[in-house]
Amino acid sequence: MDRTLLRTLLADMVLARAFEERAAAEYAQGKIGGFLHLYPGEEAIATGVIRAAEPGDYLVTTYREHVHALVRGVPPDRIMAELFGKATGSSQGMGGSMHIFDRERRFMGGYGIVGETFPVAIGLAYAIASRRLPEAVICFFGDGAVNQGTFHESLNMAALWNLPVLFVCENNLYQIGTEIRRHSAVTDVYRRSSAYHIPGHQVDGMDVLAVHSAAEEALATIRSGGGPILLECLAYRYRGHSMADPGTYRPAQEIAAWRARDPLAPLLRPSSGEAATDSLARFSAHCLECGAVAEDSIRAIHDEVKGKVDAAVAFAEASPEPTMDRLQEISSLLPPPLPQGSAPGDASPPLMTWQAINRALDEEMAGDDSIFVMGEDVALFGGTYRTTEGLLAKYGEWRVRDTPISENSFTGLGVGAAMAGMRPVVEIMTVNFAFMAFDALINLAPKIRLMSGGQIPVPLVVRMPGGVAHQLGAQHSQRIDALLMNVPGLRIVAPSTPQDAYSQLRMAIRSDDPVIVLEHERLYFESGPLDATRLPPMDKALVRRPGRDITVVAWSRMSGLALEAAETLAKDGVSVEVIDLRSLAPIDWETLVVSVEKTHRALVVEENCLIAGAGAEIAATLSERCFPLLDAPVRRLGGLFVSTPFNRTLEDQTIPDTAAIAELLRKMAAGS
Ligand SMILES: Cc1ncc(C[n+]2csc(CCOP(=O)(O)OP(=O)(O)O)c2C)c(N)n1
Repeated sequence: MDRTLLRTLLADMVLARAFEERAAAEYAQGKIGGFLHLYPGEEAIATGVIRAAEPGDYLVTTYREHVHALVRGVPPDRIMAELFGKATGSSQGMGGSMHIFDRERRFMGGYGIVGETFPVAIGLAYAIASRRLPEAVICFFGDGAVNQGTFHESLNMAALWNLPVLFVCENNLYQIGTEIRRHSAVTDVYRRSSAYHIPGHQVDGMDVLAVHSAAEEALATIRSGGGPILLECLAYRYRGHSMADPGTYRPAQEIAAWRARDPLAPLLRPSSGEAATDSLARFSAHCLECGAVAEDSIRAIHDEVKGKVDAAVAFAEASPEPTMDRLQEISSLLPPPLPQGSAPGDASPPLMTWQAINRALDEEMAGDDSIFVMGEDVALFGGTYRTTEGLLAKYGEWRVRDTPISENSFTGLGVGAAMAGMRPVVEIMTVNFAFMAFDALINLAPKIRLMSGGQIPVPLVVRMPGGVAHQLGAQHSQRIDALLMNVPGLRIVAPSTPQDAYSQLRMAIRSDDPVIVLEHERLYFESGPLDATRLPPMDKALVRRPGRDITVVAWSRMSGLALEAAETLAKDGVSVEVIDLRSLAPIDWETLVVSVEKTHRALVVEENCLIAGAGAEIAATLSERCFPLLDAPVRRLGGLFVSTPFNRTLEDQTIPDTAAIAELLRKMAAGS
């Protein structure tokens, strides 16, 4: 074997061990906070695999990832500074030990939620495969992660679409304190991939050469179009799960037996005869025997590593803290895309909402081949509400993809693909199934930009129909607005007309932030004019009807009902101004405040119940901002706090209708 490679592997592992032991010492002194998951014992896995990777390959890993980053070439200074939470850290102190990112090196993050790496990895791989590039994704995970749904969902999709992923299980036998025999019915992880026709191999994860050659071979197969492979590496972590864990659940003999197999033992204690005899010392002995490393150069490696680690700590200590300004900057939504209309003369006859959505998708896809549409029944079937009809024939299956019923993983796939520069438009068949995808929608999409210190935007669109339709029952008649509104990092739009369904979707696709598009099931077959030449900004509230006496704020289907109610009131001489909010995140407070300052009265109408709803937020903020000018408290009208019943008459009574809005407006006009 190439001696330079042997020396590199050796130096990597020595650095890995020294870095982690020093991190433990710094943690003990209180200089590192939070969770700290260390890697001693498992070095051969990250080293062997990552040294087999090419610069074009992506890496995704877990919270136990300092060593992966080191081997990938992220400077130790920047990793240590991140552990210290400093501005010079790899994520500018915003990510911490569990979230190391380095976009330039295609190091796409450590993640704190077990099982999250799978969807992100298949998303990155989807981007590679759809562009037909000779690259691969390496996805690290622990033995505990294989019982998450995302493992099965993602392996299924990886196999279905022949995605270039090397799944690397770092099997250290424990999920925190639960041994593999107690958490898995099948303890040989590599056997599990056969359920998806993915080749699985098991390798000694404490033998860096074995790991390296297995990874090299697997990656070559994967890069040449051979499809995904799973590599299970058996190893042991010498420390507890994290610094908070003394690891008392493990028998002393077990620890001793694994310690004896430590490939680094004689190298770390070169003067100790005991270490040299009680270790298998496969790799170190091999290096010495073949002359890749002489005895005295081991000391040199140690000295060099010590120098690097000392310097990393000094750098971290001397580095500045990140500022609140920087936090605000990274946390702010990115500038919205500029309104972009079609060429003049392109105005169309009235369209139904589903047709407007279909047209927006078609026009955007025609102009940008990084856009793809994905979801259940979006391709051949054309979408449950026909919104993706005809797109498969026009753009082919890499750009219009039917998915299995795996909401969390195909939404997460969208996140991964967006991180690789694609513009995925994921359709969740209805909002009710978005609850299955909350990890992707809440833990991933809106957090990656912050966790990566601003390096990686996530230009993902997730469309979902929702609301109370007709007699679909409690589980198919929900809204999700309020639940998502308090998640920082998301844009949320809720179009109420074909014009907005068209224009807001076009801009959502161009947005660099993740955007949730809340469509309403009762609006798909309503028609309206569509002028593609004049598109208002996606997050601007629009005055649908000017008025003097009362402001009504509504969105989605309710803004149409509010307009009808306002027309009724006009007959009684009451002038109602109707504002269609259009965007729930961010909210265009300016337009609302200007209106309320004129009318001195406001009503917020929503389909959802009032408890902790979007209306509560709007009413509270308007009350605060407009208090001196208000003639009466801001009022709210919303759905009942019940699950939606099946019976048609009862169902209708659970949500506001035009008559109810008009009645409350009349009362408000009368001063009560
Ligand atoms: C979804 C989820 N559930 C629980 C946890 C808490 N937790 C963090 S690490 C861990 C054990 C994971 O074990 P394994 O996947 O084997 O990885 P290892 O830590 O051994 O590398 C658990 C239960 C979590 N972070 N995410």
